Order: sequence, then C-alpha cells, then structure tokens
Amino acid sequence: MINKKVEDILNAQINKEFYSAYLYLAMSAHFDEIGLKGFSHWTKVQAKEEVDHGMILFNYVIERDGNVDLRQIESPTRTFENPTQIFEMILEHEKKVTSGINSIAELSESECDVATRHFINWYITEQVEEEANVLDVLKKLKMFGTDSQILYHIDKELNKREYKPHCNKD
Ligand code: OFO
Repeated sequence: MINKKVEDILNAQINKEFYSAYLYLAMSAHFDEIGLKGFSHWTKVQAKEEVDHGMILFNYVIERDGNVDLRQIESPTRTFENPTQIFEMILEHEKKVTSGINSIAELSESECDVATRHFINWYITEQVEEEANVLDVLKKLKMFGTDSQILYHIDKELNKREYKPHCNKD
C-alpha cells in the first residue's frame, strides 16, 4: 500500500506523461503538415514511449494497491515556428518532466517508501537518455538548421528511429 502523498505525486506524473504524448503528437502533426516526415515520425515514436511511461506508472500504482486518478489532460500548443524552436521546446519540456521525476525520488525517500524510491530509478535513467537524445538533435539543428539540404538529411536520419516498447503489460 502506498501512502496518499506518494500516490498523489505518482498520479500527477501519470498526467504529465500522457500530456507529453499529446504534446509530441501535436508536434508530429505539425511536422507532417510542413512535409518533414522524419521529424513527424520521430515525435510520433516519442509519443508512444510517453504512453508507455504513463502506463508503467499506472500499473505500479495498481500493484501497490493505490488508486489511479486520471486527471484532465491539458491541450498542447499548436503554435510552432521551426524545427530548432520545436526542439528547444522539447528540451525545456523534458527538463520539467525530469524535475517531476526527481520530486518523486525525493518524496519517496522522505516518506521511507523504499519500493517507490527503487521503482523511480528507471525513470531517472530514462530522463538522462531522453534529454541527451533531444540535445543531440538540437545541436545539429542549431548548427545547420537553416541549410535546407542538411535539414533534409537530418529528416531522413530521424525517420530511422524505431519504437521499442517499454511497457509489455496490457
Ligand atoms: Fe516520459 O519522458 Fe519525456 O516526457
């Protein structure tokens, strides 16, 4: 059984992960509209991973005999400028998500919830990887994003991203 404070922060994180999926889908739709199929694909794959992140938390709350509280998901913006600005937005967003994960680590530690403290380690590692992946694309965009030929190659590269399910439970 998890205590109410830990349950509450985990439910808040479920909402953040599903909001992330919405945000990436909005970006995917935008990239598709402007003809950047690889960017559209990359953000769509990311949206699927975000659903997995939400589902792993969802399953964990149930496993710990807690109550899942599915809160309203905010509408993501549909105002985007260019790929560089969008990847800057992604990096800022992921930093906020990381801070949510860090808060779970801190709270579970102060509440002596060893299982949640252990469980959240996977997310800590995942956030390091996510921020690094985004930064990698952002650096290229900052350097070459205004060169349409190079942008075309970055788009082709991003189209190779494969979706690897994180959550195998139904
Ligand atoms: Fe779930 O990591 Fe991104 O938001």
